Amino acid sequence: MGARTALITGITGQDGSYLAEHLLGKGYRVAGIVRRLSSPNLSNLKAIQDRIELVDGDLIDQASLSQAVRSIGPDEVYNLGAQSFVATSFLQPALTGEITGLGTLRLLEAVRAHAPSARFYQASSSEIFGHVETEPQTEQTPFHPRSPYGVAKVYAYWATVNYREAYSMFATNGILFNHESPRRGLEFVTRKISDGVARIATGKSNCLTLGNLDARRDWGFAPDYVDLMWRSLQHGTPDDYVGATGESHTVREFVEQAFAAAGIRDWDRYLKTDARFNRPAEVFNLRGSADKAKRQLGWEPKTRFQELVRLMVEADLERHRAG
Ligand code: NAP
Ligand code: G4F
Repeated sequence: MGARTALITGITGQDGSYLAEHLLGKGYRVAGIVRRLSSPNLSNLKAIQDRIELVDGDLIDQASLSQAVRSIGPDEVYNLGAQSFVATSFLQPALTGEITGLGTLRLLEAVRAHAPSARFYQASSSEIFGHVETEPQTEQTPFHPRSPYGVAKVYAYWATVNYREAYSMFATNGILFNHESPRRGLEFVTRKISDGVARIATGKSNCLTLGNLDARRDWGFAPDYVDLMWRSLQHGTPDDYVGATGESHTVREFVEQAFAAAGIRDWDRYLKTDARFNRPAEVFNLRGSADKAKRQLGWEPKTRFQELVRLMVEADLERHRAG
């Protein structure tokens, strides 16, 4: 039997690039769908670019998705592509709905038509829980999304369940809580902090301006989470799984740890807040339980909060010291 083939949307992003590396390490043939941009955006893939195949496509365009699935013939499809920044989803709600919500349906349709026995992974999100009333959140927690992004992810979640039930497709949701890394986009709070602290430590800036410092998140390390994605498609039956560390921390705690990792003690003199970084509706508190993934998939996150902050700050310090 030849190597198994995986097709990834969102391969240029944080998770897509780690997942591609993870699957190459397991002997997969790896292909990714990339959209046409005026300047290529392949920096996360530079170490593996000659070992993967890239095909043109956009989650907004059905024909391109159908053609990509037909030409690659995948055994596993990972739908990681999305407009993934919650703040932008308030400014571009319809675009977010098109890409993050309907884009999932389009890809499911392409798989149903051209690779119906392929296993399908949907990058669902703890943002579907949103305004939570119970803690920790599990696969049974009701959904109450608080942003156009969260609403789009609820649609995509149910589209995935529906294709499983209606067409017996192997379609699985990974309901992942926040996961971060040195490849995280600079607009997300963890990377904004690690980059901002590294700028301050290297004398390139003298302040870090944030929004709501009291928001709590369950932050893990992205490479641990791509392993959950893969494991969920190796299970005997399709299902839905929470991926989380079970620990939550405030944005303020992240800031404090980040300055400590850079050896800066009098950090509060650099920290400012500005209401323009607040959201029209906030998700105040998320903390997940990954007990089901642990029981059924043998998955557990390895990297804890303090180590995550340290490795992100060190990576940004190294980058800023280099130039
Ligand atoms: P990311 O770094 O923002 O990557 C998003 C990817 O989607 C990029 O490769 C981007 O391509 C691609 N994309 C955007 N619009 C597209 C379109 N119209 N057609 C095709 N591809 C498009 O996100 P991430 O953090 O890796 O997250 C991966 C997935 O997991 C996303 O679906 C996200 O919503 C979800 N998720 C993330 C987390 C987290 O904490 N990271 C938690 C739960 C769920 P370009 O390079 O061309 O922009
Ligand atoms: O880092 P964030 O922008 O991530 P958020 O909104 O939790 O979403 C991320 O995780 C989701 C999983 O739960 C993913 F589905 C989604 O794609 C994305 O990866 O914001 C985290 C928290 C928020 O409460 C925000 O209000 O940090 C707060 N925050 C405070 N100051 C800030 C800032 N967020 C950003 N981006 N920038 C700030 O200056």
